[in-house]
Amino acid sequence: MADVFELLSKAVFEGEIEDAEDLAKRALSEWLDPLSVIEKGCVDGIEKAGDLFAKGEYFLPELVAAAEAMKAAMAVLEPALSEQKGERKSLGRVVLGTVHGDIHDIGKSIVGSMLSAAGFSVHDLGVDVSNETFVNKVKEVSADILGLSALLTTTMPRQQEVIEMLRAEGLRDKVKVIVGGAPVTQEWADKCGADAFAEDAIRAVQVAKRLTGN
Ligand code: B1M
Repeated sequence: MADVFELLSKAVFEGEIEDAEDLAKRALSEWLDPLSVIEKGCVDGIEKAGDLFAKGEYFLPELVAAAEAMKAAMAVLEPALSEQKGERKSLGRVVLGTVHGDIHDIGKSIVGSMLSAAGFSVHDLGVDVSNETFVNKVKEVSADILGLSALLTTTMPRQQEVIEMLRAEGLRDKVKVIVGGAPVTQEWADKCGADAFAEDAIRAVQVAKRLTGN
């Protein structure tokens, strides 16, 4: 019999919004770890949809439906991730967002939830965030970390532009910059002048702790 991970992956892959939401609730009622449910269920399903899209076997409406199903499940699972936080002193202030021209928010939001669960105060600016908005928010909250997510090769250059803008504003040595997103690599992080690259949400937390001396 298929387990809840497989069923959730299939529901996301097929864009079945109600099933995805119900299965996420079922997973929590079975006391499964929310992060495992996200990775083995939701991410598995959305990646299968992405693979078919890349091969031209899935079209944009199917990809959108898969993303909607994933978001419905995430709306159930993310509060459970954040609940793991408990009462602790903040490990530092993080400004986070997806760069200008890019509306992919699923991975960025998981990173935000995980950082928040780990004890960071996260200011999530959302998607399609302008370079100026990032820099202004860093200034406003005296951020310790700026997290820039980019999912498209065409939007990765925005990460470098934001870093250059921080430098021009005299803020570069006041904030550590982490870059991430599916096309981003360590090589790009070095090239664009970031302090660190994180491949996934768990590594983003490890890197943020290292950069803030926690
Ligand atoms: Co888009 N899309 N998409 N898409 N989409 C990709 C990224 C793509 C690889 C699909 C493909 O062709 N195989 C491709 C990009 C090709 C490229 O540039 N290399 C692509 C394309 C082309 C497009 C459009 C241009 C399609 C079109 O319109 N013709 C368009 C662009 C819109 C825009 O942004 N301007 C588009 C649109 C969409 C949807 C709206 C349909 C939807 C997004 C819905 C949403 O986010 N609300 C969507 C989706 C769902 C995907 C795929 C299938 C899945 C992305 C995802 O959510 N993954 C994706 C294919 C893929 O990645 N396999 C694809 C799950 C998520 C948990 O992983 O986001 O990688 P990810 O996040 C991970 C890590 O990367 C990392 O941690 C996360 C958790 O572990 N991470 C960070 C992310 N940010 C981080 C920040 C950090 C640290 C780590 O520090 C700050």
